[in-house]
Amino acid sequence: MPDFDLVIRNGTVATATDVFDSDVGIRDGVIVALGQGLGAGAQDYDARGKLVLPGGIDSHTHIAEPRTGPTANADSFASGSASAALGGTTTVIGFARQARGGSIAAGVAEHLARAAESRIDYSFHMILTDPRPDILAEELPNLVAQGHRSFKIFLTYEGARISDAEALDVMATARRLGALVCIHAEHHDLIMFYTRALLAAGLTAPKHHAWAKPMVVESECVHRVCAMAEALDVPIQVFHVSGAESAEEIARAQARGLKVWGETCTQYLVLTAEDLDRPGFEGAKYVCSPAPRSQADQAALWEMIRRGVIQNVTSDHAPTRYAGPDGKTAFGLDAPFTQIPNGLPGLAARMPILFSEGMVKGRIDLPTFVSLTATHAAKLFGLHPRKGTIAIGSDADLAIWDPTKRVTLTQALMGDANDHTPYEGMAVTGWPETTLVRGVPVVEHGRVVGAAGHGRFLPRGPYPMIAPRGVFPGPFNPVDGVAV
Ligand code: DUC
Ligand code: ZN
Ligand code: ZN
Repeated sequence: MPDFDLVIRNGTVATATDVFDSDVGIRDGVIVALGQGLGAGAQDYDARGKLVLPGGIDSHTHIAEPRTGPTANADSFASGSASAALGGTTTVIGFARQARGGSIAAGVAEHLARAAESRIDYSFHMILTDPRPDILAEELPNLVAQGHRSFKIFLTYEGARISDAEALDVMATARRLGALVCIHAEHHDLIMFYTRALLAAGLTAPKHHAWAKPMVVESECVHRVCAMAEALDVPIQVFHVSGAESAEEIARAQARGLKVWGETCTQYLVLTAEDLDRPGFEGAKYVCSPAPRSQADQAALWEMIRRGVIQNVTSDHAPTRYAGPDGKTAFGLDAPFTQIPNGLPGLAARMPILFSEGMVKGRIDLPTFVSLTATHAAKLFGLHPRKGTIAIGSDADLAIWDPTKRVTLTQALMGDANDHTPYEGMAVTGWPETTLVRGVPVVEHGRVVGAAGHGRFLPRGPYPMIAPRGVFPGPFNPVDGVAV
C-alpha cells in the first residue's frame, strides 16, 4: 500500500518565504508530507530541475460574464479555466453581478451555474450595481453568510457605477459584515467631460481612449476612496493600479496606517498607451480601463512592487474577440473608441510574464513572485492557508515550472476562447509544464487534461486580515454612530 497518491520528487519548492529542495507527498488532494526521499506514491512525478510552486490565484478575472450586447465575453468557465491552468493558475476569483433593480441572490445563482464547468477552483466578488437599503440590510448579510466575502464597486461605467454616497453605504455595510470592498476607481464625470470634448474634436481612434482617461482621472479617485476608507475605518482593495501617481496615493494611505491594498495587472507592467496606436484598428485590442500608460509608469509600478506597496498582480482577464459580430470590431473598423468594449485577455500569460519580466530580469526574487501571484491574494481574500502556499494540510494546488524554457507567446498557447492575445510575439523565459488542482493534473506537460467540472466553489469565512483597525480620524465612529 503506497504512502501517498502522488509524490512530486526532486523539485525545488518555493513559497512566499522560502526556497528549498523537497519532495511533496499528496494524499486525498492535500499536501501531507514535505521532505527528501519520501516513501512510495501510487504515482511519481519527477520534477528534477523544476520549480514546484503554489498554483497561482488570479483574484481579478471576468469569465463568462453576461453583457447587454452586441459584444460578448469570449470565455466560458470551461475555456477560461483551461487557459488559467495552462498558465499555472489553480484558483480564480470571478465576478457575480447584481443587475440594476435586481437581486443579489439571482446574480449569484446564475454565476454559480456558469462556473459549474470550471476545471479549477473558484470564488466570486459580488458586483453591487444597486446598493438599495433593502439589499444592504437583507441580501448582503445572507450573501456573506454563504461565503461571498468581497464586493466590487465601480465608480465609473454607465450601467455599473454607483455614487460616492452609495459607495459609503457599501463600505459601512462591509465593515459591519466583515467583507472586503474592492474598487474600480476612476472619476466618471471627468472621463465623460474628456470624452465629449474628444468626440467633438473628431478624435475618436482607439488611442484616444487613453486620452479620455489620463492618470489624474484615476489618481484623484484613488485618493478619494482612500479618504472614504479612512473616515469609515474600512479596509479596501484598489483594483488595477496602472501607474505612478495612483500607486503613490496607495503608498500615502498605507503610510497613514490604513488597510488599503493595491493590485496591479500584467498589462500595466508590459503595455503602454502606444499600443493603442497600432496600425489600422489593432489598437482596439489594447482598450482597457484604466488605460495602459508609459514606460515610466511601468518602472514606478515595479518599484512599488519592490517596496511592498503593490502586493498582487492579476490579469483582469476580460476577453472580447477582435473579429465577429460580438467582437471588438462589432461597430466597424472605424468605430469611435467609446464603442470598443473594455478589457484584455490574460489568464494564461499572467504568471509567465511576471516570472520572466520580474524574476528572470532580476526585478523580484522567487518568494516575491510566489507572493504576488498566489500567497498575498490567498491571504487577502480569506483562502489561506488552504490555498496559496505549499504546506502540510494545504490543497495540493501546484504549478511545476520549467524555469529555463523559452517560449514565444501566441494565441494558440493561451488556450482560451478568444481570437487574439495582446501579448502575441512576446518572448518569455520560464513556463509551467504541469498544473495540479487538489492533486489532480489539469494541465500535464502543456496539455489540458483536467475535466470541466473538476473545479469547486470556495466559500470564504471570516478572517482577521480584513478586520477594521478601530481607528477613526475624529472622535466619532460614523458607521456605528458612537463616540470613540
Ligand atoms: N476594466 C475593468 O474594470 N473591467 C474589465 C475590463 C477592463 O478593462
Ligand atoms: Zn475594474
Ligand atoms: Zn476588472
